[in-house]
Amino acid sequence: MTFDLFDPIDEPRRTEQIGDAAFVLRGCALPYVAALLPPLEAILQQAPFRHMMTPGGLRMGVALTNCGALGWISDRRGYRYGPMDPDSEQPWPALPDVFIRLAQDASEQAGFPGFAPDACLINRYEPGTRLTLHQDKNEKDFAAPIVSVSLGIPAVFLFGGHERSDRTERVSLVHGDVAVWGGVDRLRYHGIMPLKHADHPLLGAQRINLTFRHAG
Ligand code: MD3
Ligand code: FE
Repeated sequence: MTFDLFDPIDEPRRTEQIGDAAFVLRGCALPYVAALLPPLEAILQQAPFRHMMTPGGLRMGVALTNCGALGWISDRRGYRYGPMDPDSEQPWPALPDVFIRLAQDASEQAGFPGFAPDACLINRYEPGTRLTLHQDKNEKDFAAPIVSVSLGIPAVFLFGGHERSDRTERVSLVHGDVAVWGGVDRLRYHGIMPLKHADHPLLGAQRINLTFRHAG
């Protein structure tokens, strides 16, 4: 018989509600990290991080890649999802089972059962990198939630409203945190403040964010 009253891994797992249908599940990804890093490495071998071009011709500060049936792409022609990696001209690497299990576990805990992601956008931030306020509206329908997994060094997430000019709330995201958004919060403006210099024991001086979406 074991008693979990003083289980040290119990405390860091809390659910914080930041909107009517938006939650941060603190530490939710921690039990998955060891199983998730080897398939992540394999994906990065096949589809390395790259800096895409915005439709306006600017190089994005965030480097990205994708896995899953669909991947998010930006180039001079616009933002969209597509089945092929434009660099390799091959399909994006498949979604590893452990990625799907984590996304489903988190979405269910946040009250969105039956989430079936077909796309995982993988963002890499180095110190100084930011992501300006934007809405995610390239997905075909907005009924499914988005699940975001933070790995590596910490970031400050900006959670805005439905207008770009609405005030933003700052939410710290650390290694292992999972954010889940859907419903009325799905189209909120959001962004990431410039990353502070830091070093993570597993991932070094970077933050990797996995965002799971139903895009197609
Ligand atoms: C909040 N990524 O890739 S988490 C993105 O940490 C993106 O890399 C950030 O925004 C990152 O598009 C933020 C994901 C996220 C996605 C959609 C949202 C947060 C959201 C929609 C509404 C509110
Ligand atoms: Fe976004």
